[in-house]
Amino acid sequence: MSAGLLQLGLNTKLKEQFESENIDLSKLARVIREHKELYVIQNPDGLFNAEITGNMRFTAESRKDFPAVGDWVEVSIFEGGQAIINKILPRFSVLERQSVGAYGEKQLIASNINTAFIVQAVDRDFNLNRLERYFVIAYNGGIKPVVILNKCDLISPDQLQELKKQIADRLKDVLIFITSAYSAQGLEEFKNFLKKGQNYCFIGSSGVGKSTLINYLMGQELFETKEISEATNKGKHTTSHRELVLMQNGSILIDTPGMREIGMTEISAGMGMTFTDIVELAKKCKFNNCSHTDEPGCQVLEAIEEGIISFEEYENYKKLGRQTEHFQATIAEKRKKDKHFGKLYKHIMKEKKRMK
Ligand SMILES: Nc1nc2c(ncn2[C@@H]2O[C@H](COP(=O)(O)OP(=O)(O)OP(=O)(O)O)[C@@H](O)[C@H]2O)c(=O)[nH]1
Ligand SMILES: [Mg+2]
Ligand SMILES: [Zn+2]
Repeated sequence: MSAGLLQLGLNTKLKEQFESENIDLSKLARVIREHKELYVIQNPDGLFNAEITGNMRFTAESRKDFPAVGDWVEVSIFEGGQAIINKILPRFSVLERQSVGAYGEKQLIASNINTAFIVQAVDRDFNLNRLERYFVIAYNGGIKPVVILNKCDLISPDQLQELKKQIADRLKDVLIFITSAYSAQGLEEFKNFLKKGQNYCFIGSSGVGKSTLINYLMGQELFETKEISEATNKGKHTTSHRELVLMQNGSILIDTPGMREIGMTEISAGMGMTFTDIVELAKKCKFNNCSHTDEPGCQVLEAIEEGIISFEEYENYKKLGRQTEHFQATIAEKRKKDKHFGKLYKHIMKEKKRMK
């Protein structure tokens, strides 16, 4: 195996999988940057600008049929260094969200990621409900979520402990890093957590310090970082595209632009993991189709009364549930032809029937 491909994250398991699909390993590359259907790919020879084939564009049925940062692709490289992406190889995980305002259309943030760092700044950005939503999109895509509470220099140690406790109460078994790019607190511990050959994606609102953290890990000012002035720069993002970079220790990092909203994709799969308690309780309700609003024998309502689960958690659970149903319906129409989705859809319908 070429050292270059190893550094890009190829491992034995992936290699065997690609070989079983008759992929020519000499044509293997990874998408490291994406901006409006223009891509940069990297292979052992270096970086190349790339486009997709006309055929890929014409046969594409959804965003998933276009390359994303993190993708392994098969490419042809022409004289002069222009590359054409012929094929996207199967993804082992995807980070995706519902686009704002476009029902049924999903946005593929990145692919082939092991861990998503959900970055929140402890001063103004901290928000449990939003954190929970990020957890859901991570779990849905087969990605492990880890929380980073950044800018810890801005609040007191007591306040920090309180935030930590709030997270631990709401999200079970969650790993939390507390960092400050200014005081350097927690940075070495965080850096030591990163493993060779693992793929990490940084997500979170604009201005929380994603690029600042990556610059620290890379040991250079690779990405532009900027203070966001609310008055003059409202909604402006400093990072404008997604980009994959290779860390000295062999870790693979992806920077992303801040998200203003995180829409939901098919939530059902992820939901059981963030709302384990409620989902478990709901199974024991007296009525199978209990809506957990006023039914007798509702275990969820009882648990709220007894203070076992918080009302806020319950509200959030219901809100996500409604969105799931809505998106399942719209996506179902749009994705009838999508095989993968078809499978998932069948699974959901079966579950629904079973629950009736
Ligand atoms: N006080 C404090 N400020 C920080 C810390 N980390 C980053 N910042 C500052 O926060 C601002 C935003 O940081 P960025 O790294 O650009 O934020 P980002 O998450 O990449 O933002 P987008 O690219 O817009 O998504 C910069 O001015 C940083 O210097 C920290 O730990 N403490
Ligand atoms: Mg940034
Ligand atoms: Zn119930």
